[in-house]
Amino acid sequence: MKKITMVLSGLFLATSLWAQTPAEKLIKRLKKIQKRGVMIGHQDDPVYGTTWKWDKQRSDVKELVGSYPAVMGFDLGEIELENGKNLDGVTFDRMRSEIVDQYLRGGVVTLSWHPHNPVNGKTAWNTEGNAVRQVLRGGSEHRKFEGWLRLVANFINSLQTPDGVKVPVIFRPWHEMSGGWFWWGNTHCTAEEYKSLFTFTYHKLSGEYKCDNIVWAYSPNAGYDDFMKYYPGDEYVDVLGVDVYEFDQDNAKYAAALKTSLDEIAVIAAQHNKIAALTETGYQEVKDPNWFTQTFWPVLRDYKLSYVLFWRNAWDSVKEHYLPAKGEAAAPDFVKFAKEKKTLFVNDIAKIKK
Ligand code: BMA
Repeated sequence: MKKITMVLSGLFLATSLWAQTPAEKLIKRLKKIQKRGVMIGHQDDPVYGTTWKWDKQRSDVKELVGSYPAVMGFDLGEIELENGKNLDGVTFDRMRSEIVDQYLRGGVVTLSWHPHNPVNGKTAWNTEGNAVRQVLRGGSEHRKFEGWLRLVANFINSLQTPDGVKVPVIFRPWHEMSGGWFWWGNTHCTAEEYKSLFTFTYHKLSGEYKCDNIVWAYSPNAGYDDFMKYYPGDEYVDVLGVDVYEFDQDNAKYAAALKTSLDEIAVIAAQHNKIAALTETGYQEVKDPNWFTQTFWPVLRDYKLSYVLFWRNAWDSVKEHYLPAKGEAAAPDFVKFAKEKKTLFVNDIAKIKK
C-alpha cells in the first residue's frame, strides 16, 4: 500500500511539475533570482539609444558593462492600430525576435502598453470621452476593445523560441493609474471601473486566449494616495510595482519618494505574497554624474526587489534619456554601480535555471 502511495505521489509530483505554465516557471525563477540581488532592466535596450537606432546586437548597457541588462522592457502601444510598429517606431517583428533572444540568453522581459484612446483615436495621453467606461461591457467601444485585446493576445502567444517554447513575460497593463495623464488614469474613471478594466483584460488574455505565459504586474506611480486603491485583487496580480522618476534635479526629493514607495510596497508585497519591483525609474537626462552610486543605490540596496526598469534612451527625444551611454558623464558611475555584487545583469542570471 505504502509503495503504491509513493508511486502515486511521485506521479502526481511529476505531472504537477510538468504542468507548470511558462508564467508559473517565471514566477519561481524570479523568486530564486531575487535571493541573489536585484535585476537591472532597461526599456527598449537592444533596439535604439540616443545616438543610434535599429542596429542589431547593440545596447547602451552592454557597451558600458559588457552584458545586456537582466530585464528588457518593450511597449505594445499602437499594436491596436495593426500597422506593424509601435508608437516609438519599433516593429513588432523586431520586438518579438528581441524578446525571444533575451529569453534564450537567460534574461527576463516585461511589456507595457500605451494604447490610443479608443473613443477618439488620439494617443494614450488623450483623456477625453470616459474611455474606460466605453470599453467595458455595455460601452460604445467594447467590441473594438475586444479586438484590441485579441491583437495583444496574438502577439503574446506568438512569443516562442524556434523549438516552440513559449516565452514568459511580465505584462504591466494600465500602469500609472494613480495619475491623471492616461485615459485609464484616476481622474477619468472610478476605481471600480479601473478594476473591471484590469480584470476584463486578464480574463480575455489569460482566460479566453490562453496566454499562459503572462505574469501580471500592477503598478501605480509614486505620489499615490492609497497604493491599493485600484488593486484588482490577488488572483489577478503577481508583481507589485511602482514608477518613480527624478524629473526636477532634486536628488533628496527623489530618494525620499523612492524610499516612501518601496517601504510601502515591501510591506504589502509580503502581506499578499507577491513579488515587488521598481517598474519604471530614472533621472531624466541623467544630469548627475554620480547619481547611480550616490543617490539611487544607497536607497535601493536596503530593499528586496526583483528588478528595476530604467526607462528608455529615446532616439526621438533628448529628454527621454535615463541611462548613460559610452562617453557620457555618468558612464563611469554606472559601471561602478553595475559592479555591486547585488546588481544583476543578464550574464549574472543566465545560469539560474529557466
Ligand atoms: C512614455 C514616454 C513616451 C513613449 C512611451 C512608450 O513613458 O517615454 O515618449 O512613447 O513611454 O515607450
